[in-house]
Amino acid sequence: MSEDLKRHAAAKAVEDVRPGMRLGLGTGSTARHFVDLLGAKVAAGFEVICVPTSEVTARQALGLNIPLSDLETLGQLDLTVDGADEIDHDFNLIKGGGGALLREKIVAAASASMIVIADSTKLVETLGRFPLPIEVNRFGLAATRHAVEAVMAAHGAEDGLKLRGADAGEPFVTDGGHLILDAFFGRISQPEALSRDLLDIPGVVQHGLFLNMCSKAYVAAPDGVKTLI
Ligand code: ABF
Repeated sequence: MSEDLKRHAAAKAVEDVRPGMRLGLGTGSTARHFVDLLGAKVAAGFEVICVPTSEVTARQALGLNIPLSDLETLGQLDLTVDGADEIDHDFNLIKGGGGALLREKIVAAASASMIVIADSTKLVETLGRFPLPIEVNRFGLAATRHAVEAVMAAHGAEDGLKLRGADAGEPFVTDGGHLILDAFFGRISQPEALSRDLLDIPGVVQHGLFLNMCSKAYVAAPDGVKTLI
C-alpha cells in the first residue's frame, strides 16, 4: 500500500516534466519510483538530462538509460524531484534519512524549483519528530559532536544524538566520505535559527533542514494525491 502511494505521488511529478528539462533526481524509495517512471518515458523517446543526488540513484538511472550529466556541465537545473522525511505546512523539510542530504541540497539549491513527493505520513505540524540528520567531517568528530550537543541543548532538544551506524558496529559513510549524526529534537520550533547555529560549527558539513527550498509537494493518501502549493 505504502509503495503504491509513493508511486502515485511520483506519477504526478512525472507529469510536470517537460521535454528538454534539466532535472535533479532525488534519492530514497519515493524518488526511486519517480526515476523508474521517468525511465519509462525516456525509453519511449522523451528527452531530458539529469543530475543524480546519490550514487544509488545514478546507478538506477544508468540502468534505465536516462541521460546523466553534472552541475559542472549544466550549471542551473530546471527542476528537482525528491522525497522527504518530514514536511511542515510552510514546505520546510527534514531530509537525509537516506544519507544523501548533502548532494540533495546542492542539487535542489541549483534548481529553479523543487517538487517533493511523499505519502501523507510525512506531513507534520512541527518538524523534529524525525531525527535531524547532520553530515559531519570525520576529523574532530568528538569536538563536533560536543558542539552539536550544545546547540541541541540551546534549542530544547528532548533526546540525544547518535552516530548513524554505530549501533551496527560500522558507521554509515556518505557518498562524500562523511559521517552522519542523527539529532533527536522531538520538536524544532525555530528551524532558521537552528540551521544557522548548526552551520556555524566548523565540523558540520551540512544538515537535513531544507528551508524555503520546496515550491510544491505531491502528497499521496489512500483517497488520492493532494497537490500542496
Ligand atoms: C530522500 O529520501 C531523503 O532526503 C529522505 O531522507 C528520504 C525519504 O525516503 P523515502 O522516500 O524512502 O521515505 O529523499
